[in-house]
Amino acid sequence: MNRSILRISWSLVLVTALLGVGSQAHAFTYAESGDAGSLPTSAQAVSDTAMDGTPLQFISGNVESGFVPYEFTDSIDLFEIELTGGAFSASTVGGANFDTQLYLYDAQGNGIIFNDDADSTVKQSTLSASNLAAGLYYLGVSVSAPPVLPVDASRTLIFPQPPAPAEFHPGIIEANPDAGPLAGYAPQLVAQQPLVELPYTIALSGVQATPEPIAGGGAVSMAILMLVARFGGQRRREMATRSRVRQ
Ligand SMILES: [Ca+2]
Ligand SMILES: [Ca+2]
Repeated sequence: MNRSILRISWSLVLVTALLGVGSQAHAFTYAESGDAGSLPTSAQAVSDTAMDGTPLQFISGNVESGFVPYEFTDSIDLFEIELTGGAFSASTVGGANFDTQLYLYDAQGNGIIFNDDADSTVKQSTLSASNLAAGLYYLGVSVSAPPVLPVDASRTLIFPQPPAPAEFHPGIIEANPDAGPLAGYAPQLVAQQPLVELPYTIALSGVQATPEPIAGGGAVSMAILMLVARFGGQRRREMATRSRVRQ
């Protein structure tokens, strides 16, 4: 086969592969990478170059149980997600074998809704809302025992504490409108070994991967343009050479 034709064939294969990476449209699962932090400044962004804009169906990860200073351990995972607007839900029911809690904050870290127990018999958690604007939010997941209490910078509870000593705390709780953005957790507890790794999967609807500023479609498009320019230029040079030889 002519070498220039071979080069063009390979370039077409590469372009097709790059286009394939950038145009996957099915829902996907995001797996926690290392350990997601517990505050907006340390939250893990659920961003995926190839999946930007496609539905995010699940987030999977691990938290640890134990009496520990929450800010510095793996009792709480916080993820930055993008809501599509309209109906939203998040649930650990069927996705965890331990007592969970779920939290939703806006892009500034202000509390929106919280749930401990999905109902009066289920210790896993469910959040749902139908009136949230599209945009960036923070989704938190944690163990429920000992209680995890998000607070603002002045140590005000962001979500009203569920009544004690009930075993189950069903119902979605709205944030205290007077509380500021998430800045820590109360109370500060002392570590009690051994800590246990607890896997979870959060089922989601109305969520998609967050956009990435440079990667994704932009990078793929740039790679394709450079490739086309390179082989286009090479092809033109070869044709010009042949043209000169014929003359
Ligand atoms: Ca974690
Ligand atoms: Ca719970």
